[in-house]
Formats: sequence, structure tokens, C-alpha cells
Amino acid sequence: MATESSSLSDLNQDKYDGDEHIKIICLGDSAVGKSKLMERFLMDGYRPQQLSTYALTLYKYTTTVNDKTVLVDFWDTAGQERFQSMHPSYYHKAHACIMVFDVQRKITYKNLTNWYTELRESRPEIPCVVVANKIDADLKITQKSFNFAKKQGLPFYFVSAADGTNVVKLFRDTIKLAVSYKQNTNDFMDEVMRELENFDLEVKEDIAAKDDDKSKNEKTQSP
Ligand SMILES: Nc1nc2c(ncn2[C@@H]2O[C@H](COP(=O)(O)OP(=O)(O)O)[C@@H](O)[C@H]2O)c(=O)[nH]1
Ligand SMILES: [Mg+2]
Repeated sequence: MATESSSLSDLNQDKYDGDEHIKIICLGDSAVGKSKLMERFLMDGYRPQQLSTYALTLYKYTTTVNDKTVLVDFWDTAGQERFQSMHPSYYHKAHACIMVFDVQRKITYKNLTNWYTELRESRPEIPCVVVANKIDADLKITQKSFNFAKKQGLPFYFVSAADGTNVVKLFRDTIKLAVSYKQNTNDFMDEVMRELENFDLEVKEDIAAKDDDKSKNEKTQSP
């Protein structure tokens, strides 16, 4: 009973107009690890609220950004991504998006293009970060380049929901991006991009040339 009444108020999205309340959505194919990432970030004993009627799970989180309390609702799909598309209410009023693929399944990387297109149809301006998950399964994968994020000018993270690598950084950065988007400043986005670019240079210098060729090829192939 209690669950039902709280579900209804949880689905009222007017609250996201308030200063301190932000909505962050997660996109990507089935089984890339979206739910596992959220659970890893929120850790022990956390009980996500399953709104099964709406094929949706809400993870609530309270934190502090620039000395202000921020209530974060992480929205996670509960299976709708199987249909390669989300209901418009999923995107509605979102302040940031975490887009995930599985480094072990190439198709999930290719499908980012579709997810990104759908996201931009609803939310042309919100910050979006790209996440390569499951690096624990093959650490060498972090030497490989995934150009999608670079081409779109989006922050990119190698993570593992299984062992926790980079998970806190990913979520902390995304929350700050969402808050900064809501306050209409791009400062934090610039800072994140600079930080990640430097990081890229350190670990990937040797394959930069190869990388360039590849991105040229990809460009010529696209219509
Ligand atoms: N090795 C490994 N497996 C993972 C990782 N993250 C998720 N998985 C597994 O991938 C499967 C799908 O995860 P899930 O979070 O349900 O994916 P979702 O459908 O995107 O929400 C589960 O069996 C997870 O245990 C990871 O970082 N490393
Ligand atoms: Mg899931």
C-alpha cells in the first residue's frame, strides 16, 4: 500500500523544476550493466524502488554539491530498452544522461548511436556521458579507442560495476554536470573535458595515430 502511494508521487515530475531536485537517466542496451552500476554506486543495503507497472526503477540519492543539498533521482529502465526505444516520459525533464555499453559486446557500442539520437530528440542540450563497462573482464580493452564519445564531444569513462573501478568518479561527475546544467553554467563540463583529455593523452598516446585513421574511415562511411 505504502509503496503504491509513494509510487504516484514519485512519478510526478513537477518536482524536478525545484532547485534542489535533479533527474539523471541511464541508457543503453539490455545487460550492459546499467542497474549494476547504480547498485555499485549506491552500495550496501540499498533498496531500489521498483515501479513495475511503469517498467522503471528509481534510485534515490541525497548528496551535497557546492555546499547545497541535492536530491538525485536516478532513473533506470526495467526492461523497456529491449525494444530499442524508451517512452518519452523517461526523458522528460532529465538533467543528465549516463549512456552505457558493454566492452565485450560490440553491438552495444554500435547501438549508442541510436540511443544518442533518441536522447537528443527529447533533450537536445543535457550533459551526456559515455561509459564503457565491464573492463574487469579484459583490462587490455582500455588500450582500445572508442571514438563515439570523442566525435560527439562527450566525456568518456572506462568502468567496472563488478570491481568498482571509476564508478564513484563517474557518478560524482555526472551529478555535478546535472547540477551545473540546471544552473546554466558550462564551467564544470569544460573542467571535466579538460581533465579527461589529459588523461587520454597519458594512456593512449601510442595509438592516437591509428585512432585518427579509423575515425576518418568511419566518417567517410557515414551517409
Ligand atoms: N564482468 C562484469 N559483469 C558485469 C558488470 N556489470 C554488470 N555485469 C553483469 O552483466 C549482467 C547485466 O547487468 P545488469 O546491471 O542487469 O544490466 P542492465 O540490463 O543494463 O541493467 C549481469 O549478469 C551483471 O552481473 C561488470 O562491470 N563486469
Ligand atoms: Mg537493468
